[in-house]
Amino acid sequence: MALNLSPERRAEVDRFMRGLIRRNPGEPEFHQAVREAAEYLIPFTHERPEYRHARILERLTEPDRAISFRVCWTDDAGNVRTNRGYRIQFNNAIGPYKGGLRFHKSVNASVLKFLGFEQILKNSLTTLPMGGGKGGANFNPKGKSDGEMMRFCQSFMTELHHYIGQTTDVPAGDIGVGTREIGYLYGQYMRLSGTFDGVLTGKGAAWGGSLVRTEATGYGLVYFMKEMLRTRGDGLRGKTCLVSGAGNVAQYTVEKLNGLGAKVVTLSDSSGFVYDKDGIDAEKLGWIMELKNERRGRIGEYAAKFGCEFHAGKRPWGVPADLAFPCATQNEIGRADAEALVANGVIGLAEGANMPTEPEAMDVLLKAKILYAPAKASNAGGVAVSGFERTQNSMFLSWPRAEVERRLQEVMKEIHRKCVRYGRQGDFVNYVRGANIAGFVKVADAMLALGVV
Ligand code: NDP
Ligand code: 2IT
Repeated sequence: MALNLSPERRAEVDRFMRGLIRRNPGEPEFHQAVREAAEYLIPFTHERPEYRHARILERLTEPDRAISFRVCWTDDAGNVRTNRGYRIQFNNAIGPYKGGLRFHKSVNASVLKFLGFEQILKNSLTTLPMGGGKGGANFNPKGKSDGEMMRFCQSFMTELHHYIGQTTDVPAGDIGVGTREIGYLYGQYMRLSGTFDGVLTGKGAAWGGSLVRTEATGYGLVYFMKEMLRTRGDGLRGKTCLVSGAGNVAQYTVEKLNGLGAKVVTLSDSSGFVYDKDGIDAEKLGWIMELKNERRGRIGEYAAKFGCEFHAGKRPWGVPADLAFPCATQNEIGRADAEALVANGVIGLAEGANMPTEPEAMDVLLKAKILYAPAKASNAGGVAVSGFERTQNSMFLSWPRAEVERRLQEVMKEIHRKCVRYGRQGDFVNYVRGANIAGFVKVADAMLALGVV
């Protein structure tokens, strides 16, 4: 673990984690996410005893409610299929529950509780009034037709609509849920509720969506890296970058990096990664977007098309570069990957995916004192623009693109400032400490004010 805790604090963290594990058996992702935060928050509560007396951390790690439901649908061959849907409403002390829906075969209660817990602190960091939640289904979108996707989404929403609402819980996209799926989900929600109240975010611009929501997570991630580099008098121009994933977050990370003069040499999906020494320029990125968003093909096709390397079943972290942006999924950087990044001279890593770095890898990055941003700070641009989408829906108007981009940049700068405020340790900024504590303080103060509920 990253911190040199005193034996008393170490024992306290271990005791807290034993209780959490006993209450939530068999949920390793949830344990991992809570432990990362608890390592910083438990010592911090000794500076603010009122949080300890009110048992804020115990209450914050128990979801307000966890809903699970059956989702039945019929595939194109006429077979009846059954999946499990979820919505974890984790904490609404500072605003309505807010967080994405993930459709992936690996989805279970542990994955969604880790994501929901992270979302509480992330949403708090955005400065906007949003609580934390997450949902999804153990549904594999790969190879499904449009019709199958629509029927699944309609069945999912038929149950979910009982639990969501503009002032209660506002879902959005995540892995496997993009504009197409949000459309099918929103269509069914409107049919059932008879209202156009913007209860989902990530909608298309013609039907209530915000400009820049599609781009927001990737753009925000790059803005955050820019802020970190600025603390060392450095910038993005001329930097060689590794990006993993090839979905929504990865695509717009590449777009913004290109726009600011950096060069991206890798992308990946679950089949492996491509290494393009010449850089993935705007034209090649356009081809990727068509491949991934329209044809829904595999990343290896890129290597065949542009004559570069494809490494099947591998991750890109051994490629020499200046900056790294994991944008695929949780635990995609292990200890050996982090050691390779550091040995190759990487100076910064900002997480686009949620919890992409394993705890042992996090230790390596923190020890090396590189510019390292945890997801709850660096990928908060997506949910921030979701917050702006909700605001625009409530006002029945649409802000121009420049206005949303300006606000997104302001939010990322503000998150960076908060991380520095709480994370500074001598001349080093521990962004993990900064993000966890800054996110926690707002929620904890709200919980104190709201009493024991
Ligand atoms: P997409 O579904 O658009 O893309 C996901 C990408 O990650 C695909 O390239 C996918 O490859 C790869 N991937 C997913 N699971 C795995 C896995 N188990 N192993 C290897 N590769 C995998 O999702 P997003 O881009 O929206 O999300 C990516 C990450 O960013 C997630 O961690 C998400 O929680 C996070 N995030 C997303 C936000 C958003 O606004 N969309 C906001 C903040 C964070 P393949 O197609 O082969 O599965
Ligand atoms: O992890 C995340 O922050 C998201 N998937 C976005 C959530 C949202 O409500 O926009």
